[in-house]
Amino acid sequence: MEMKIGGTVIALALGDITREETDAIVNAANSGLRGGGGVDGAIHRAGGPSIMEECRVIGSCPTGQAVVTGGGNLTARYVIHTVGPVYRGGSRGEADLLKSAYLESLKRVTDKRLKSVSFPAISAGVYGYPLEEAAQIALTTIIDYVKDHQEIELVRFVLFSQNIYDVFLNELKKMI
Ligand code: AR6
Repeated sequence: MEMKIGGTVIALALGDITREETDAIVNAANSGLRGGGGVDGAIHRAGGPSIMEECRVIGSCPTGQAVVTGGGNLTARYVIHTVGPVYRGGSRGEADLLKSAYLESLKRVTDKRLKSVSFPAISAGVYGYPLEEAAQIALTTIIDYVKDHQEIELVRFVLFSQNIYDVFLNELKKMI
């Protein structure tokens, strides 16, 4: 599914983010940048060891922030590693931190003057964020940002299962 916000295409796709051809892909990392399971594991496996070498040099990334490495063997030129919050009931600033993870990732896109980026559903796996709320925060944050950054041509959400795709689609339909 695709929609246009000014000059920016917002797309929802079902698939594996490691195969994306956007300028950058976003990784749902941990604050130690140590790699792990989920999308993080998949990105390091597909991208090869140079990404972890760069992560070691950077050292760490606080929750809600984002750092950039090269894309290693991936088609994407860059990986933006962001750290979403662990969901602990919703009253520990989770929503602000999840919003910040998307926003800081988008700022790295702007810093690098990139035209396209793909996001996974940050915090919606191991970190346990309820999917509807996570989708709503993801979509509103991105739509608001691109309104003021029309130089970004394409933002793709690459969702790993039909269920996650359907939840994102449903939330997006509520917004348009
Ligand atoms: N492409 C796109 N999405 C994927 C892929 C993939 N190849 N693989 C999984 N997903 P998670 P989190 C989806 O757990 O909740 C790691 O161990 C998955 O279905 O990867 O932010 C890190 O090191 C889910 O919808 O990230 C951290 O310790 C979404 O990606 C921790 O997990 C996010 O799930 C981060 O947890």
